[in-house]
Amino acid sequence: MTERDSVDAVIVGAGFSGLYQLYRLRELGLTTRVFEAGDGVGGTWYWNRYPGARCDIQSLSYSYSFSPELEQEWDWTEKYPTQPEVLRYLNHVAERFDLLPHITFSTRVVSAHWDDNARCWAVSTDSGESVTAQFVIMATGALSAPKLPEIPGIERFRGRTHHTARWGKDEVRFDGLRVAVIGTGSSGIQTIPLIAEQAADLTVFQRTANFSTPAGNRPLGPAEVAEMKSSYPAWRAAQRTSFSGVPAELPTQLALSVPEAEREATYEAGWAKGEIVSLVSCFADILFDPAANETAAEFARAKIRAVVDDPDVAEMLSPRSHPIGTKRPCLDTGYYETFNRPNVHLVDLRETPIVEFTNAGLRTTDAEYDFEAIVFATGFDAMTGALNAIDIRGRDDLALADEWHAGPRTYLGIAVAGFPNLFTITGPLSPSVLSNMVVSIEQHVEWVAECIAFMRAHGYSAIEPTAEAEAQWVQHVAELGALTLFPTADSWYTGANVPGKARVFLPYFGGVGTYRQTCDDVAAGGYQGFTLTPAGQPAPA
Ligand code: NA7
Repeated sequence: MTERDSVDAVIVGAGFSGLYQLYRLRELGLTTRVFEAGDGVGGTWYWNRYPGARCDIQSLSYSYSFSPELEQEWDWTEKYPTQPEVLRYLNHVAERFDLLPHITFSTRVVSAHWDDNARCWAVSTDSGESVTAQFVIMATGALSAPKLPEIPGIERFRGRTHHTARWGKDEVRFDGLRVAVIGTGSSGIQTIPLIAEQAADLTVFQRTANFSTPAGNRPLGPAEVAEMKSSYPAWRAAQRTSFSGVPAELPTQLALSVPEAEREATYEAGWAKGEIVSLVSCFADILFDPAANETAAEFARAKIRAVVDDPDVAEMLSPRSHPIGTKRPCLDTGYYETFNRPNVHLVDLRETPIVEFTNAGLRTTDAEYDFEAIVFATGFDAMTGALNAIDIRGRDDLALADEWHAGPRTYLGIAVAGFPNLFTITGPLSPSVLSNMVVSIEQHVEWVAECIAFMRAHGYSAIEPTAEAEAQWVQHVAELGALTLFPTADSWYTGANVPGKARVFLPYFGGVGTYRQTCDDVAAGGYQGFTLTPAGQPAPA
């Protein structure tokens, strides 16, 4: 076997997680191969090229902290970076740290099977390549398995179709066209204003109205960039111990404990910040108490009514089916204003669901529509979709997708009982999507690298969580979630957006600082909750 088909580690994915994991494993001296389905690095930022795609975390916070030199040499240009800017950054990282030679592009991992005798994984790709590796690190992303609407007849439609998460590299224009956008999550809300400027006629099909705050995006001046660079060390330290991976003072007041005028003023101040947590972070009880939540929700609805001219359209755009913050809040630039344009129409799919696609467009229970292009902004099979898409088999031929049939089971969101030497970066039941992803990614990557270094230093060949530790973690994450309003919403956080998917609140809600401490304590205690197998000994049954 050559070094090329037998390596120490295989990493699946070359986004923020995969690139940094590669960097850290190379530092340890591990032979490592990365497989990436795209023909370039970037992950999320490679695939989501739709007009208006932009990060919802400010550029100051949404970047790697592991290299002070990188921090100093890279200049962010806007409060919220665009997709092309983040992708340029990741390409720069890949080149600067000489990562590209270790990445095999345009290649999807289709299976990973654990061999208990050889104590390694056999990994296969869609190009027919097979590689064995002691470790497999799934850097597959939390929002990377796109979903189409579950509506019959998509293949019938003769016009152009685009999914926001599979946008082509060539510029796509909609000038003079009749266009449909289906979906009003973050992607739809970002792209609708830009498509509306080009299209002759745009119809937005909305199943659930979402809460969105104006981003207040703007260019960053040189003084701000300089200030950012000088504050990085303190900012990074604060990120790591914060609740969400973005340093912020946590509110202590309860929404209903203050006079109405003070409450409104607090919401106004939050709104003006232009952040996804603008309103939910105003008071301590917004995500816990329905009555408190309703005050923030109504504040947001009043903002919609103030912008949208037609009261009926404003009401359709006003979320009423879920507490604010329990579906991912959105940031926008001119979203609600777009519905004042004469060429933009809104269809409420709760009133008139889509029945089927036709040759010329689609048919709802109420009308038939003709389009030249349909944009699917219909989201993802979040957090578990990309992992379940790979045929992952652990000890005794255990299939991960079967194990997770009733919802994902992990220890710390990073490892799975029965699947030795497999790590899931920002996996289900870790803070992941409730946090600044880059902070959570760096924490997981570093934890994995240190775990592997520990194993090598102490002569262990395999590590795997115990079933008990895993069960306790699953229960802990569920109990934390149950304290909040999150489980009440039909959201991708709960798996409710994918028909047939188990309804489980997928992220850990304890905060990234607390979570980091837990992971550090586990490691410091000699990897409590894990079974470590010395090299040369049989693995425990
Ligand atoms: P989201 O937030 O999951 O939004 C998908 C949207 O598509 C949402 O409005 C869905 O309605 C709608 N949808 C999904 N399936 C259908 C069908 N079958 N019919 C009609 N409408 C449908 O995905 P995004 O890409 O916008 O954002 C994902 C995350 O990426 C975002 O939160 C950020 O973290 C970055 P629903 O709400 O399910 O009723």
